[in-house]
Amino acid sequence: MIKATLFPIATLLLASNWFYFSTEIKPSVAIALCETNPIETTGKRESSSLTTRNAERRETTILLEIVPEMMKFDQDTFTVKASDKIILEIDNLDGMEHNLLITKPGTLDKVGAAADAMLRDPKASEKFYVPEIPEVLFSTKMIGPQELYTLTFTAPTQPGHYPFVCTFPGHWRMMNGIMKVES
Ligand SMILES: [Cu+2]
Repeated sequence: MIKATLFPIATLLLASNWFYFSTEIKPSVAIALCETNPIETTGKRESSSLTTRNAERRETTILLEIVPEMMKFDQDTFTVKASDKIILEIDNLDGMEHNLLITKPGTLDKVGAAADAMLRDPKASEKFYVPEIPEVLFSTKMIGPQELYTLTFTAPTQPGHYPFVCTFPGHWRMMNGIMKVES
């Protein structure tokens, strides 16, 4: 019920923000922003999601946001190059804690089931709700409200679709996406 009412409000807020943003930025200002900070793309962006890659260093930085009150990440997918160093910045804009795990391809359901089973583990919170199974490749701690947490790892050498997911109890079915690894 709460979600049903919040969703249209959130959509409206996003839409009105975007409208405000796109109408208020003068071309000269937009150009100035581009010159001082080439990462910013200003008016075109519908979220603040960013992926930047330094090809020479084989290093990719990704900003992934946790959307307030929506139990979701702001991107369903992001793409990385195999074997790159990945700097995944997770910005929790929500009012509650979340984690993020990256799992082996095709194992979202198995990891989700293992997360559900952790409800019977008295040490689940100490383990940040991360199941201790080999399907989990990388994981964070519980990331607090308004906290920006950086997870650094080396992308798998094997191309494929690697799920990312929050395994806090009850979240995994909604809070998930795919990290596409390309050769
Ligand atoms: Cu979560």
